[in-house]
Amino acid sequence: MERTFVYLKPNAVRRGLVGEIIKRFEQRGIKIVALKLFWMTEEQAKELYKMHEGKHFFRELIEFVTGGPVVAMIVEAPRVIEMVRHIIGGTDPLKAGTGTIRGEFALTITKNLIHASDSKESFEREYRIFFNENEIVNYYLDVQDDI
Ligand code: 3AN
Repeated sequence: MERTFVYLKPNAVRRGLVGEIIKRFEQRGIKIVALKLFWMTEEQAKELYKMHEGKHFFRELIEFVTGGPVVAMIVEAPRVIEMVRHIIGGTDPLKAGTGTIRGEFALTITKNLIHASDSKESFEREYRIFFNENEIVNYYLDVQDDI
Protein backbone atom coordinates (compact mmCIF):
# COMPACT_ATOMS: atom_id res chain seq x y z
CA MET A 1 0.00 0.00 0.00
CA GLU A 2 1.15 3.47 -0.84
CA ARG A 3 -0.03 6.91 0.29
CA THR A 4 -0.11 10.32 -1.34
CA PHE A 5 -0.97 13.88 -0.34
CA VAL A 6 -3.65 15.72 -2.31
CA TYR A 7 -5.21 19.12 -1.83
CA LEU A 8 -8.03 20.89 -3.65
CA LYS A 9 -7.11 24.51 -4.35
CA PRO A 10 -9.41 27.41 -3.33
CA ASN A 11 -11.05 27.62 -6.76
CA ALA A 12 -12.09 23.95 -6.54
CA VAL A 13 -13.81 24.74 -3.21
CA ARG A 14 -15.38 27.98 -4.55
CA ARG A 15 -16.64 26.22 -7.67
CA GLY A 16 -18.31 23.49 -5.63
CA LEU A 17 -16.12 20.74 -7.10
CA VAL A 18 -15.10 19.08 -3.82
CA GLY A 19 -17.69 16.29 -4.13
CA GLU A 20 -17.04 15.77 -7.85
CA ILE A 21 -13.30 15.39 -7.29
CA ILE A 22 -13.51 13.18 -4.19
CA LYS A 23 -16.05 11.00 -5.99
CA ARG A 24 -13.47 10.25 -8.69
CA PHE A 25 -11.01 8.95 -6.08
CA GLU A 26 -13.66 6.94 -4.23
CA GLN A 27 -15.08 5.29 -7.33
CA ARG A 28 -11.55 4.18 -8.25
CA GLY A 29 -11.31 2.42 -4.88
CA ILE A 30 -8.85 4.86 -3.36
CA LYS A 31 -9.14 5.08 0.45
CA ILE A 32 -9.18 8.46 2.20
CA VAL A 33 -7.18 8.18 5.45
CA ALA A 34 -7.10 11.90 6.37
CA LEU A 35 -9.30 14.80 5.26
CA LYS A 36 -9.77 18.42 6.29
CA LEU A 37 -10.89 21.86 5.14
CA PHE A 38 -8.79 24.84 6.28
CA TRP A 39 -7.26 28.13 5.22
CA MET A 40 -3.63 27.53 4.14
CA THR A 41 -1.19 29.96 5.78
CA GLU A 42 1.43 31.87 3.79
CA GLU A 43 4.14 29.90 5.67
CA GLN A 44 2.62 26.57 4.69
CA ALA A 45 2.23 27.66 1.05
CA LYS A 46 5.82 28.89 0.82
CA GLU A 47 7.08 25.66 2.37
CA LEU A 48 5.00 23.51 0.01
CA TYR A 49 6.17 25.38 -3.08
CA LYS A 50 9.71 26.25 -1.97
CA MET A 51 11.21 24.65 -5.09
CA HIS A 52 9.41 27.29 -7.16
CA GLU A 53 10.73 30.27 -5.15
CA GLY A 54 12.12 32.93 -7.49
CA LYS A 55 10.11 31.74 -10.49
CA HIS A 56 7.89 34.27 -12.27
CA PHE A 57 4.67 32.61 -11.10
CA PHE A 58 5.68 32.14 -7.41
CA ARG A 59 3.96 35.25 -5.94
CA GLU A 60 0.76 34.64 -7.90
CA LEU A 61 0.74 30.98 -6.86
CA ILE A 62 1.16 31.78 -3.14
CA GLU A 63 -1.56 34.45 -3.25
CA PHE A 64 -3.88 32.11 -5.08
CA VAL A 65 -3.54 29.10 -2.78
CA THR A 66 -3.87 31.27 0.37
CA GLY A 67 -6.85 33.20 -1.03
CA GLY A 68 -9.56 30.85 0.23
CA PRO A 69 -10.06 27.57 2.06
CA VAL A 70 -8.59 24.36 0.65
CA VAL A 71 -9.45 20.69 1.20
CA ALA A 72 -6.45 18.47 1.95
CA MET A 73 -6.34 14.69 2.02
CA ILE A 74 -4.06 11.76 2.47
CA VAL A 75 -5.20 8.85 0.33
CA GLU A 76 -4.11 5.23 0.16
CA ALA A 77 -4.08 2.52 -2.53
CA PRO A 78 -1.56 0.40 -4.43
CA ARG A 79 0.55 2.65 -6.73
CA VAL A 80 -1.58 5.60 -5.60
CA ILE A 81 1.01 8.32 -6.34
CA GLU A 82 1.01 7.53 -10.06
CA MET A 83 -2.71 6.71 -10.05
CA VAL A 84 -3.76 10.06 -8.57
CA ARG A 85 -1.49 12.03 -10.96
CA HIS A 86 -3.14 10.09 -13.78
CA ILE A 87 -6.67 10.91 -12.54
CA ILE A 88 -5.71 14.60 -12.15
CA GLY A 89 -3.98 15.05 -15.53
CA GLY A 90 -0.94 17.13 -16.53
CA THR A 91 0.05 20.46 -14.89
CA ASP A 92 -1.03 22.42 -17.98
CA PRO A 93 -4.81 21.90 -18.40
CA LEU A 94 -4.33 22.35 -22.13
CA LYS A 95 -2.28 19.16 -22.22
CA ALA A 96 -4.19 17.27 -19.53
CA GLY A 97 -5.95 14.26 -21.03
CA THR A 98 -9.67 14.27 -21.70
CA GLY A 99 -11.46 12.66 -18.78
CA THR A 100 -8.90 13.86 -16.23
CA ILE A 101 -9.88 16.39 -13.54
CA ARG A 102 -7.77 19.17 -15.07
CA GLY A 103 -8.75 18.06 -18.58
CA GLU A 104 -12.41 18.52 -17.73
CA PHE A 105 -12.54 21.38 -15.23
CA ALA A 106 -9.37 23.52 -15.44
CA LEU A 107 -8.28 26.24 -17.85
CA THR A 108 -5.06 27.84 -16.57
CA ILE A 109 -1.83 26.45 -15.07
CA THR A 110 -1.91 28.53 -11.88
CA LYS A 111 -5.57 27.76 -11.17
CA ASN A 112 -5.34 24.09 -12.09
CA LEU A 113 -7.67 23.08 -9.21
CA ILE A 114 -5.69 20.38 -7.45
CA HIS A 115 -2.24 19.29 -6.30
CA ALA A 116 -0.87 15.80 -5.67
CA SER A 117 2.58 14.64 -4.56
CA ASP A 118 4.74 13.52 -7.48
CA SER A 119 6.93 10.97 -5.60
CA LYS A 120 7.30 9.11 -2.28
CA GLU A 121 9.84 11.74 -1.19
CA SER A 122 7.43 14.59 -2.04
CA PHE A 123 4.65 12.85 -0.11
CA GLU A 124 6.84 12.43 2.98
CA ARG A 125 7.76 16.12 2.90
CA GLU A 126 4.37 17.56 1.92
CA TYR A 127 1.91 15.79 4.21
CA ARG A 128 3.89 16.85 7.28
CA ILE A 129 3.31 20.52 6.40
CA PHE A 130 -0.43 20.02 6.88
CA PHE A 131 -1.14 16.91 8.98
CA ASN A 132 -0.17 15.52 12.37
CA GLU A 133 0.25 11.74 12.62
CA ASN A 134 -2.84 11.52 14.87
CA GLU A 135 -5.01 12.91 12.05
CA ILE A 136 -4.31 9.85 9.89
CA VAL A 137 -6.95 7.17 10.44
CA ASN A 138 -6.26 3.47 10.02
CA TYR A 139 -9.34 1.46 9.03
CA TYR A 140 -10.44 -1.32 6.72
CA LEU A 141 -12.15 -0.47 3.42
CA ASP A 142 -14.18 -3.40 2.00
CA VAL A 143 -14.17 -2.08 -1.56
CA GLN A 144 -10.42 -2.56 -1.83
CA ASP A 145 -10.98 -6.35 -1.75
CA ASP A 146 -12.82 -6.12 -5.07
CA ILE A 147 -10.55 -3.91 -7.15
P1 3AN B 1 1.95 19.96 -10.34
O1 3AN B 1 0.97 20.70 -9.45
O2 3AN B 1 1.27 19.43 -11.57
O3 3AN B 1 2.77 18.94 -9.62
P2 3AN B 1 4.29 21.73 -10.28
O4 3AN B 1 4.67 21.12 -8.96
O5 3AN B 1 5.31 21.80 -11.36
O6 3AN B 1 2.98 21.06 -10.89
O7 3AN B 1 3.82 23.21 -10.01
C1 3AN B 1 3.19 23.55 -8.83
C2 3AN B 1 2.13 24.56 -9.12
O8 3AN B 1 2.74 25.76 -9.60
C3 3AN B 1 1.17 24.14 -10.22
N1 3AN B 1 0.07 23.33 -9.73
C4 3AN B 1 0.72 25.45 -10.76
O9 3AN B 1 -0.34 25.96 -9.97
C5 3AN B 1 1.94 26.34 -10.60
N2 3AN B 1 2.72 26.44 -11.82
C6 3AN B 1 3.63 25.57 -12.28
N3 3AN B 1 4.17 25.98 -13.44
C7 3AN B 1 3.58 27.18 -13.71
C8 3AN B 1 3.69 28.14 -14.77
N4 3AN B 1 4.53 27.94 -15.79
N5 3AN B 1 2.90 29.23 -14.72
C9 3AN B 1 2.06 29.44 -13.71
N6 3AN B 1 1.92 28.57 -12.66
C10 3AN B 1 2.65 27.47 -12.67
